Amino acid sequence: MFLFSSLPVLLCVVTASSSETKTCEDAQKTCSVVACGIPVTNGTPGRDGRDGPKGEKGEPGQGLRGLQGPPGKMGPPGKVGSPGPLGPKGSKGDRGDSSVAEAKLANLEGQLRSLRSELDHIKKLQVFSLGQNPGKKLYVTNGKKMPFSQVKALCAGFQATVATPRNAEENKAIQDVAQDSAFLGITDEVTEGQFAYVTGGRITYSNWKSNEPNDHGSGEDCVVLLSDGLWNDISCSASFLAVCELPA
Ligand code: FUC
Ligand code: CA
Ligand code: CA
Repeated sequence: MFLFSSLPVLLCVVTASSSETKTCEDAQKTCSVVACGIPVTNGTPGRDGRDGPKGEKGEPGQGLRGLQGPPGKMGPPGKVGSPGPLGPKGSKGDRGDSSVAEAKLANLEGQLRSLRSELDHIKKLQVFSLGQNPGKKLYVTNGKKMPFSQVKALCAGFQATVATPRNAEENKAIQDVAQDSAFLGITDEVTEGQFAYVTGGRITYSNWKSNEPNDHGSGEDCVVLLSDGLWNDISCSASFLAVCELPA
């Protein structure tokens, strides 16, 4: 009510596009609600309005460009990339740690020393129980009689050879073990009349009984140690005690 009665000029406020001043007659053609009054002359201009919003950035100037400035600060790190392709196969590595093998070796060496010591002890006991001399060849018998070929095989079965005296001392040691006629590791099978060790070589010691060797009957190529310690040549197929010898 106040606006319509006091405003000298009508402002059409019904449509957004009609912000300009119109005459009352013009306004009546376009506005839905109007109030008309007597036209008057314009007043003095009002004060300047406030500053408008900042304008858009202008085009680069045409003057000389300044020198390039220093590089800016380093930007933030980028995102982690996807994994790369599989690389080529590497060369063969060094040998593994040998400490485990060395420990096992040390353990085995210890056991070997222990076993050697135990075996040495057993050998000494054996020599003692057989009444034989330490450091000398060991003579053993099973107390059985058999042909010479079987005696050789029996002794070979435990890395031994047929008892073979190389001197009077050894002859006596075999005599003591045998207690009866025993084959010796000596024959003249290769050359009649030439007695040799079955392990090779002409004999260097003998203890023949008188009138022996005589190659009696159809021939005698083996040798027996008689219970008195003397030797007689005899048939190899006859059976006598088996006595073997083991190295000193
Ligand atoms: C002597 C020995 C023979 C055989 C015979 C019975 O003639 O020389 O080897 O023992 O006796
Ligand atoms: Ca003979
Ligand atoms: Ca004889």
